[in-house]
Amino acid sequence: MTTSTTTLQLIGAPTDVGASVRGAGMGPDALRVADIGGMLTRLGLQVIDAGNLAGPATPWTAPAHGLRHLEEVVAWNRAVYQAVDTALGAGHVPVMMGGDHCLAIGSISAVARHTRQRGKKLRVLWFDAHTDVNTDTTSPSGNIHGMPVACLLGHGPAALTGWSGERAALAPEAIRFIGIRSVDADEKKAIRTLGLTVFDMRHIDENGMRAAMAAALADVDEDTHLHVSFDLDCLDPDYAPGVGTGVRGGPTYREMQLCMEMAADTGRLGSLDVVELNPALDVRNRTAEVAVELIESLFGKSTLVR
Ligand code: EXY
Ligand code: MN
Ligand code: MN
Ligand code: MN
Repeated sequence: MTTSTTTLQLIGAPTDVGASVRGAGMGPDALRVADIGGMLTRLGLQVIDAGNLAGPATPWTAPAHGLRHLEEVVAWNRAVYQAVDTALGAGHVPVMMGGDHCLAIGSISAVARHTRQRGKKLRVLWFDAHTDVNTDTTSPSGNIHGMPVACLLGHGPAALTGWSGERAALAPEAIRFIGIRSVDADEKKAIRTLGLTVFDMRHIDENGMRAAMAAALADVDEDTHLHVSFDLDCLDPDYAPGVGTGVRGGPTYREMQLCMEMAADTGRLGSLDVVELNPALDVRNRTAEVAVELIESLFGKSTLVR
C-alpha cells in the first residue's frame, strides 16, 4: 500500500487531555525535532506536514462521572476525526502524531468509516503496555487515554461512541494487542467477555515476538486496511523513557523493530497513530528518535541484508 507514489500526511494533535501526567502535548514537535518528515522523505515517500490541530487547553480538573476532561476530549477528537477523514479522502496515509492515546477514538473512527465505505477489512494493531479498554464505570483514574478501545468497540459514554457512523467502529475480531503487561481487573473481565485477542508479554516471552506478530497478521490480505496504533509505552522504558505511564518488562528495541518490519512486509499499512510521547519526561529526545526509527521500519526500511 505504501509505494513511492504514496503521500503521507503528518497531523499533529498537541494535547495531553486524556492523561493525568502533563507533557504529551509536546509530542508532535519532538517528533519533528527528531526529523520524522525528513526521514520519511528520504525513504522516497511524499510527505505533507499538515501542521498542528487546534483544540482546548487541558483544564486539569478532577473526573466528573468517571471521566476527566470529557468536553475537551470530545473537541480534540472531533478535530482529529476531521483531519484523518480528509487525509483518507484525498488518498493519503494519515500519520496522527499525538498527544495522548484518547485521540485514537477520532482517528480510528475515521479509518473505520473509510474502510467500511470501500468494502475493505480493517485490522488494527494496538501496540501498548495497556489494553485501554476501561470505561467510565470501570476506570480507576477517569483518564480517557485508558478508554479508547472500549469506546471504539461501542462501550462507554455516548459522547465518545458511534463516531464512525455505527455504534461500534470496530468489531472485537478487528483488533490485536501486542506488548500488554498492565491490565486492570475489570479490563481483564472485558477482554474475556468481548473475546479480544491479546499478545501479552508472557505470550511473547514464551513464543517469541515473531510468532506473536505472525499470528496477529495471519489473515491480513489484499483487501485489508492495516492501521497501527503505536503507544510508545509499549516499548520497555529502558528504550523509551519519555512516556507518562511507563511499565517495566516491555519489548526491546529490536523486538519492536521486528514488529514494524513484519507490519511493513504486509504492504497493507493505511494509517498510523503515534501517541503518548512525553518530551517533558524524555532524555535528550531519545524516545522521539527511537519512535522515528521504528516508524522508518514501519514504512519499509529493512534490516535484511539479503
Ligand atoms: N489502566 C489505567 C487506567 O485506565 O487509568 C492506565 C491507563 C494508561 C493508558 C496509557 C495510554 O496507554
Ligand atoms: Mn495506550
Ligand atoms: Mn499505554
Ligand atoms: Mn484505505
